[in-house]
Amino acid sequence: MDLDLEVLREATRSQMPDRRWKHTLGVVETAIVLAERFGGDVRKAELAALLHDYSKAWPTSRMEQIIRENRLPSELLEHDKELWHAHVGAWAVQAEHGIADEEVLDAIRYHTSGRERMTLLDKIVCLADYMEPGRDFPGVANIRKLAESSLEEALVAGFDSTITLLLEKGRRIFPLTVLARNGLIEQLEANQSQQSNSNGG
Ligand code: DGI
Ligand code: FE
Ligand code: FE
Repeated sequence: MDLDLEVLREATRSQMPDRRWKHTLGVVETAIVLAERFGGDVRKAELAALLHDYSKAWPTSRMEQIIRENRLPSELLEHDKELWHAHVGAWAVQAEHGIADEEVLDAIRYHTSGRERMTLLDKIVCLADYMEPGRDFPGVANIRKLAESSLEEALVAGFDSTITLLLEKGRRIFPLTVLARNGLIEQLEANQSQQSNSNGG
């Protein structure tokens, strides 16, 4: 299917306030840079980044209805509402714009929580969301620095900042976020032991 990026841009822009649109453009720009840096698919990264917060500004009641009527994971309803827009957004861009690329849909679907075995595209979009130029939170400078050399290290630092915030606020942690962080650390450890093996132990 041929996508008209300009139509998608305007459709996405019309879903959200200007502040969120500015964030979206920052994520697009950052996702392209990360895809180039780490050998990802630049066009898919751009598309997934553009659409990642498609449903972010939708009313909670609308998101809840979509989750119920389309059999999206019902456990979402027991967790923070902040998590809903990712799954609802993936559903919406498929339903409203015919986006069918499962890699792109997954990157949208898991951009907030992450997941156990994140694809390169998942990582690029999730990390771009943390470190786009408009982001300003304690630790973002460190995330940007780590992202110069390692997607995984930067993303662990990103999840650490989210988990720390949730701990401080006494909130629940979505299990997939813990699995995502564990999965990234596992990958980093595997890379390290490979390196030390090839260096003769
Ligand atoms: O949509 P954005 O604001 O651009 O960013 P996002 O999709 O990463 O949403 C982040 C929000 O989700 C942030 O306020 C923290 C909240 N959140 C709530 N529970 C969890 C969670 N994020 C993660 N990763 N894991 C959780 O368990
Ligand atoms: Fe989001
Ligand atoms: Fe976002």
